[in-house]
Amino acid sequence: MIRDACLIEDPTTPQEFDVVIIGAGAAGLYALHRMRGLGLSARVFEKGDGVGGTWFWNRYPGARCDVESWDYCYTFSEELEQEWEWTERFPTQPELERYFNHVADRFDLRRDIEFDTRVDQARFDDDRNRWIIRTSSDVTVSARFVVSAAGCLSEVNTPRFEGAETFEGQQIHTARWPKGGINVTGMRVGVIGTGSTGVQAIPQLAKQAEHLFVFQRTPQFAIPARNRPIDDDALEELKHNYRERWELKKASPVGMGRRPPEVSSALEVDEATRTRILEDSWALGGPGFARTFDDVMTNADSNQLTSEFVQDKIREKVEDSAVAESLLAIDHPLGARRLIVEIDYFETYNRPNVTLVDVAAAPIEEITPRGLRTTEDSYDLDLIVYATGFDGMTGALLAMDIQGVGGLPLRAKWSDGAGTYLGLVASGFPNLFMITGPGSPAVFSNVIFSIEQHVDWITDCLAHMLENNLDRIDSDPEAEAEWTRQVHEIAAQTIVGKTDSWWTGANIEGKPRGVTFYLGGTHTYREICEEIAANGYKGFVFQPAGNSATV
Ligand code: NA7
Repeated sequence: MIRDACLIEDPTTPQEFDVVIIGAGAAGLYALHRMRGLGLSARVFEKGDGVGGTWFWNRYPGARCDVESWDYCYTFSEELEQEWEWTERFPTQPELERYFNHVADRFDLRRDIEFDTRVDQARFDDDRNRWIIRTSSDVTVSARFVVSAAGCLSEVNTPRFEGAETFEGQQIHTARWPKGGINVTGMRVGVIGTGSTGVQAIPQLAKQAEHLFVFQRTPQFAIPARNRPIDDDALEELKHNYRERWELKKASPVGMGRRPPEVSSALEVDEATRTRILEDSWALGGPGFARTFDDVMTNADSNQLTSEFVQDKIREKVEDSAVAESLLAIDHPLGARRLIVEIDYFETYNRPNVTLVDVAAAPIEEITPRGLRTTEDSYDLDLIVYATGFDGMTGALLAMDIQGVGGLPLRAKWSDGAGTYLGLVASGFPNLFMITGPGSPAVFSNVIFSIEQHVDWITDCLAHMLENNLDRIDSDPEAEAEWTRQVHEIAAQTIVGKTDSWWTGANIEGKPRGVTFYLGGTHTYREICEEIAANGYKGFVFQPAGNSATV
């Protein structure tokens, strides 16, 4: 335990911790486990009443991860890998919530988590090198370090429609679906949004609702999940292969345990071979389709051929040709928005109780007491579902009032865009680490694998500080500016973000535009982080304990 890190019982003095961790999702749980391993006192504040983060909040029908279970899991404990039994290729929300609860219990994490508690403010005390943290329970604590595990997709985006407050039915955002569910039997349901969430929820809601209206503004590419149960033999093989898979994940640009594509470009093979490769990849399904060829995300021609293949496949699934064309009026290359993974999505439009409404052609004008009105028509509804996404990457961080050196608000620092060093720290905000922050690969990877890499790096960095009696870490503003420049430069070489979406911040009014993911690959990112640490934490500035000089 480091200096003055003990609970102070005097109620007038803020409780003091070595580390405060924000959030008890996948990142916060693992961070707590590792901080304890260093002998540090840690407190986690979690705004929900349970663990799991994304998988605590997103309880809408059909919610499941679209990364395979055998990749979307912790790798830090072999015992955990061996004892946990995944049941499906793509795990459902309930299964994932059970998993994170199991992790919390297995590693005895709950005793350091304060549930139902949001962090409202974190203020850096420059004289003492400590963060002063105020929570929604009006409790103030102090900590030497803050680790934000607040999530990339946790601040919900609910667009404000005129008249929304007059609606007499029920309105709900998908990430606020109640624990007990909503029985939509006999209801007229409207879903706004056809991103990954809408595409998962729509087929499930359609099975129960009397009628389902889908309000689609931007059609998108979606690839069949080809979900399947994991039988005993597959489970045994999976458990046997975890270590080998870990090596594959480590070498992969997206942190997934898949082998690299058979050929690097769609253009280097003849048409018959290309079609065969695409058919094989389509039959396999899942998010890996985006990597059928190495250059799908970088070469416009390769992308075009792949996109046309997918469009033809979708067309075959939808009986009504007008509906098919509306679903296929896609205005961006495949992969320029998050590739959606679907189960029975397109087939759902063949049901008599489902209507697709094009709100690009006729925008939503207002919500009325009885339903929703577009510029062309009115729809009577009992339930309006907002599958309208999140203020991604920076939303959760900026929802808190974070003030760094000299009281500088993070909101002010990032008013023109989120500059960070490695996506881990922001200069002027010493001793504050971000897990999967802007400027890291974040959700542009198998996020739980990136989370582990971040937490491991932060843990090693803190161990370095403890060993060397260092009190404070910050990033050199020049190193930060150079990293941020690289993030933008690499993004500009890909098709990622070549269209408006949450990836570019375009879904939030007034948000600075730009891709905030490091797209050079998680394997490269990991190497850079390791190299920087090995080179005496190049680009970071430390302050020894009891000394105001920096090193
Ligand atoms: P997304 O991908 O941001 O999708 C939100 C959807 O909501 C998208 O179809 C939006 O249309 C639609 N939307 C948002 N505001 C409106 C308004 N005002 N009118 C009509 N339609 C609207 O969020 P998801 O939750 O689906 O997925 C987020 C991530 O979670 C996903 O990328 C995965 O990483 C997991 P638009 O495209 O803006 O025209």
